[in-house]
Amino acid sequence: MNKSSALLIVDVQNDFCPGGALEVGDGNGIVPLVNRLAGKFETVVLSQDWHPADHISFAAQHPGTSPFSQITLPYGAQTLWPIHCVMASAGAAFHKDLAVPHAGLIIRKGSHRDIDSYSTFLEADRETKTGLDGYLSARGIHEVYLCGLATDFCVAWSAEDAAAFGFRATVIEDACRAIDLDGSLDAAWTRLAKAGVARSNSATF
Ligand code: VGL
Ligand code: ZN
Repeated sequence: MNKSSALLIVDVQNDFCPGGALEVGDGNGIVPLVNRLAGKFETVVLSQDWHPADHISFAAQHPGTSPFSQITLPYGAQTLWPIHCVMASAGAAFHKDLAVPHAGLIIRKGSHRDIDSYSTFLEADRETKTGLDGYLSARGIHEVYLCGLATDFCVAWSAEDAAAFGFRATVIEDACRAIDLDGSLDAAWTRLAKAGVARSNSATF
């Protein structure tokens, strides 16, 4: 890929793979593809969902609720999740076969107790930046390709925000897997199309 393009590999972590706390069907199936794609890019960024043990997105923090239900928080609607990706836990580690030694940056997100962050650019309060936009801009990146987990949450929010920050954004569809909660995958593709995010396939690389 040209030097102004970056690959963003979203949350390829044990808790999103089969057997993990918030498993995504066939989440591990993308790993060989992601490794191959990474080899095509000079600039590669990894993200890691990285929550404190008492994070606000965990249903366990809201007595009487259960995972996958919704509540309203000061910043808006929040889906509640099983406890997952607790910082420094085995579940938060990258999948053991992810092999991207040349990745220059790891963005850890969702670390503020009171704010979730699906997006790798902007937390759920829609104000707090992770700094990724500045990192990419400073390196002359204009175009961001995305892959990883999960298509309809962290990949989609990251892609939408990439576009909002002025990057050309493309989701590499077969290098992602979805949670698909109550139609969330279809809804995500509709939002992404509106945001001007492109869709492509790894075969084109
Ligand atoms: C994610 C739900 C909660 C994701 C992270 O990586 O898509 N989904 N936290
Ligand atoms: Zn999370």
